[in-house]
Amino acid sequence: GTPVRREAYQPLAYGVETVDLDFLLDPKATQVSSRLVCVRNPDAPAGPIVLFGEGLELLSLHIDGAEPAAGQLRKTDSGLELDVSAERVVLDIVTRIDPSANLTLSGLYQSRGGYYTQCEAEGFRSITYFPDRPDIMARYTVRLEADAAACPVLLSNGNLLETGNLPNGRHFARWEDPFPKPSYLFALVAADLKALERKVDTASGREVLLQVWVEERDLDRVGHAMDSLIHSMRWDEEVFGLELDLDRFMIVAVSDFNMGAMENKGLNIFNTKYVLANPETGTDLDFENVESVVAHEYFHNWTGNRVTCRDWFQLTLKEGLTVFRDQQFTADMMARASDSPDAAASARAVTRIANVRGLRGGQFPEDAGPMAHPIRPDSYQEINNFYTATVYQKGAEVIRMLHTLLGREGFRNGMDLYFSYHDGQAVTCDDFVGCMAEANGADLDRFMRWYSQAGTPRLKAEGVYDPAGRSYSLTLSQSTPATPGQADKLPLHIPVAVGLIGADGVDLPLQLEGEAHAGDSTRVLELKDASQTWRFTGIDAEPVPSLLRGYSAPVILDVVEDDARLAFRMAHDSDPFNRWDAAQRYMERVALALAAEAAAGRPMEVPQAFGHAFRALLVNASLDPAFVAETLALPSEAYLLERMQPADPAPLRAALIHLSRELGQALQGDFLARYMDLEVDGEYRYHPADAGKRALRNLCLRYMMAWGGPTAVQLASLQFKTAGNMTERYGALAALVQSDAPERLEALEAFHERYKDDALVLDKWFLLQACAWRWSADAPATLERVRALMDNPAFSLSNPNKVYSLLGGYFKANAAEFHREDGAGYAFWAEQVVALDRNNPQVASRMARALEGWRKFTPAIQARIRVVLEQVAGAEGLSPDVTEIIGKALA
Ligand code: HT7
Ligand code: ZN
Repeated sequence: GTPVRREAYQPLAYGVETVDLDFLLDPKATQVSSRLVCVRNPDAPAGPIVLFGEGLELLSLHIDGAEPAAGQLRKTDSGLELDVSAERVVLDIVTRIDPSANLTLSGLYQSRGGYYTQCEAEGFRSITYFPDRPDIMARYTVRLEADAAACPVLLSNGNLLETGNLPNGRHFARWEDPFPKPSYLFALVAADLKALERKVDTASGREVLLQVWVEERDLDRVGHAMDSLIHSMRWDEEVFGLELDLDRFMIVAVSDFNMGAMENKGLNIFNTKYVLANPETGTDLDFENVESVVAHEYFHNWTGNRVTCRDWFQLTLKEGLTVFRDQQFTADMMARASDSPDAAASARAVTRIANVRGLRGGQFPEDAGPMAHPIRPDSYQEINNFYTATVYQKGAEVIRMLHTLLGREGFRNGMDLYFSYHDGQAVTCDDFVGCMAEANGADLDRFMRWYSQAGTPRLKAEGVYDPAGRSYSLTLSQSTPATPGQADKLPLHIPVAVGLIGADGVDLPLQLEGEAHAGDSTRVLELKDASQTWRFTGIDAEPVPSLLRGYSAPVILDVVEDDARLAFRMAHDSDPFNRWDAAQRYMERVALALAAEAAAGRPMEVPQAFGHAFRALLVNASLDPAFVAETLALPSEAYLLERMQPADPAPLRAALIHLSRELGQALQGDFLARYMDLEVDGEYRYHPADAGKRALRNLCLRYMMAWGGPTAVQLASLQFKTAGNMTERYGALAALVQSDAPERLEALEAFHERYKDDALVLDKWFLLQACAWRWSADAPATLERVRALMDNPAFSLSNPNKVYSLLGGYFKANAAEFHREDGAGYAFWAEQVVALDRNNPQVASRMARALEGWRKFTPAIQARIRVVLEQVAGAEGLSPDVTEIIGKALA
């Protein structure tokens, strides 16, 4: 279709003051009656009332109680237009829809016998005719009526007004949301659910009711989500002075859901994956994810709901900011559980490392490919394709840079001003940054370029030591590569946190030329031009620079460091993030060098010095185990492929297998010793200290299994059989599956037998097998396994979690197997994308994106991929979602 352009924004001539909805819920024929009070917007050019509608059967429409006059009502490509002259008009619209046939999981759909809605971004228009845009904010009342036996629970946004029984086994409920909201935040749920409830007081002393609604059999898995909600409420009160504004806040878990969760006002709807967790079924990572997604959706109540987006180009206004807020929350929660300041700093770094791993593995490839877009895009064909790592993760990095530049207090002042100006409004990213600038008297004009420029900037650093002048000059230069539609890039405003490490491994106090005193040992330099130089004085010997501490900007740092220097920073950098980064850079260098050898058919050899640096961290018992686990884990293949030119998955996989085997063998005694002394005693608790030990222990097991000696297999099998929680059981299974030990099949079988009725646990089982590497040439290929698993009764193409685990795991997290030389992986991809697209374009489009970065591969691989891209492009009846992805990939 025609792209929508940001510049084309126009307010609508008519807004909506109130909406009264009445749902007569029925699987095949749900009747939706809607009364809209439409009001002329004095700030907009004259025009008709614009109503969007998709797939609706219109039963009746009345304007101020009357049938439309001849020519007053027009059908358009996207819905209806009504010509009216009054300032205020009441519309009564009745439509019919078929929830049971809706497999898109957008709009009103059914899951396991219940009714659920998903309206962001444009799902409301497939429920009823409405000016379905985020700048139309209205007050809603909702009446729902359904079969009382099938759907005993009837929920919608806001406060419950009334419930009652009706003839024929039906019942109803009426809800009212006192806050004006855009239609994308509307929600209803009608299902057979039970709630865990808590009553808590807000900071100002109001009692509020919290509920987490799940199927009855899952009630033993909701405690953690409830705790997470209460922690989130407290944190937003303490850190931002923001309180829950409703008397009731509900979370509902649903098994069929396209994304993670949805922040509907007062009625958050979640993918079960991000609600349910107990020690038997959820890993430490699941617990962490539940906590951060619950927090994310809760934080949207202010950043997204009370102040919302004027149009969908502004999506990062709510998403980047809310991701930043949930990242800060997680870091605070991790630090709070630590028993010393050093431990707290390390815990924060572990959170930051996870954020940056996600950015480098997910957003960098996006920014380097055909879908590259600024965090505030300029155009889109299908908005659902723009819920991206760029809008979310890079968007959060942009907010973090504001926090770094303005300081904690300055940032908070900016937030306070933002709410004081814009509460109840639909606004733009310029409005947000404008508040930050105004509250701090800061000039953020150049900073705004982060909102309009795509691509990952390269930051080059060169240091020159002057022994005579006892000074160190640091020159920072920036450039951003061209991206589709943006050939020329301008310099950005980049905060660069810098430290200088002395020869003894201790940070030097920093004094810039012209300053009277030395200050802190980490300074934030503000790079605004293409190139700038800073001179540090009073430096007695050549220092080692530690740049971009804490990852102060989302850039690729280009600095010449030899192996010895990386090893030095791995051992001494006082900034734990940069210590991790030094280890990852070293590992990347080694892995890519091995891959080059493998590609050339030469023998691979792991440099001894790397083994020493690696071992020094492994055996250092004074470091936080969670930190060590992050530091010694291999960089993701997705990230390494991005760094490899040209990308070639087969030799890279050979290199990673070789590297992990060599380390596993050379350090087997050390891995075993750490494995033994990291055992966690006592009952499982989700606590960063315990989780860190489990993480490092599982990592040791994986390296040991990579080498594959009998002790390793025995240990893994024993851990698998005797594990008292899912983190240990899954860790052992993962170690077994990532090996060629015959015991892996037995373990997979046992795991399946134990959890065959547990959908979320089976997702892990599917994922592990989809991601399995081939450790020996005669091992069966993953593709055949994946195809066979599609016949497992628990697998379903219409359940997104299943698709993301089995197909997503194979297409996106198993490069060497997916990109097999015979092209069978690609043929399978084309077949599945087309099949998925018939029912659920959002999920199909996500799978389609697995090949968008095809131009980074070798010419031979590109030639094979082009064939299937063209094949999908030519498929009949392709959705706009997949059409946009494939079209951009081939452009
Ligand atoms: N704001 C929510 C986005 C979302 C979504 C978007 C398109 C299609 C389905 C969706 N489900 C949820 C999620 C969030 O960022 O909090
Ligand atoms: Zn969000």
